[in-house]
Amino acid sequence: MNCTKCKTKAVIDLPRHNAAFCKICFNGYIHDQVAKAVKSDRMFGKDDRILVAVSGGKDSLALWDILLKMGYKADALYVNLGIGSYSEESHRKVVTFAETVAAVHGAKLHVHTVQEEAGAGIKELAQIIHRPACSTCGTIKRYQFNRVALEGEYDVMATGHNLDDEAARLLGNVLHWQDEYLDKQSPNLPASVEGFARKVKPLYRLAERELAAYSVLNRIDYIVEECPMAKGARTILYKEVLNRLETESPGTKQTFYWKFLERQKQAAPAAASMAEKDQAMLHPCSVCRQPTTAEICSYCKMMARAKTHAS
Ligand code: Q46
Ligand code: ZN
Repeated sequence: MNCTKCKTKAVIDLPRHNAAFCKICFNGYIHDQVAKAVKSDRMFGKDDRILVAVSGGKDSLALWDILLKMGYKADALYVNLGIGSYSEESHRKVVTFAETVAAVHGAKLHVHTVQEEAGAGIKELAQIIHRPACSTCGTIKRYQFNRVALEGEYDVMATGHNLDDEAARLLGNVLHWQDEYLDKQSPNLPASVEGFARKVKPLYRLAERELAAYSVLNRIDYIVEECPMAKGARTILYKEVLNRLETESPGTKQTFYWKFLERQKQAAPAAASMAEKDQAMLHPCSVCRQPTTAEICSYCKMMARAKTHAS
């Protein structure tokens, strides 16, 4: 198998593009796809300061690597969830990447440790407040990324969601016709109100398998193990179903998700209607000033309960 572009020996084949690439051309393909996403969805420019949400997994570390190599100003935030050896190892991988690769580009890593602020890791905290671990985790990550983005005056926040993630999420949202979630499934969510950071997903044109290959070929040391709390999640099943369809018919995932985005752009701009809805419902939390629909935001309520439990 030879590279479609330069005819030297290929290291990866991409059935959905009917192509194969050597390492250099594959890296070029990855950067081109990110450049296309950034440009067509007007995500950010070379002068913008980007905050990348990193978990230690392949997608977010690859995203940080790609943005730095493309010449963007990208710092990162890692949230240590306090999930035993999984958090210890993922934290180590992120720090190693920050010290060996990101530092060369002058980029900085911010770290937030859940245990330090809440006095408990995610699992314990979820028990204390009687909520599922993943929803507790979601509230904390959203809050911390928003806080660091605003305090550090970042222009935009970027996450490593890839084509597989977005297609699986779309399948779930369509199966249950969750209109509100469908409206928000855009790779570029503007800052709807003051106090909310803009969020983008520059990897939405790239498949999980391609990002794993990019990480291995570029010697990015990432945590292979998934978060142990993800076991049994619906999205894993949706990904399996989509993978089956993709094997039978390459290109299914991209057609499914990209066509959805095309339709979304043609219809009333979701972002604009969302902004109106948010503007009407949100005001600053009386404790921390981040936007919320209640008097006190769910993060501050959570922390208050954790502190009462500890005392
Ligand atoms: S939500 Fe749940 Fe993930 Fe948080 S606790 Fe782990 S599986 S990391 S995307
Ligand atoms: Zn608050």
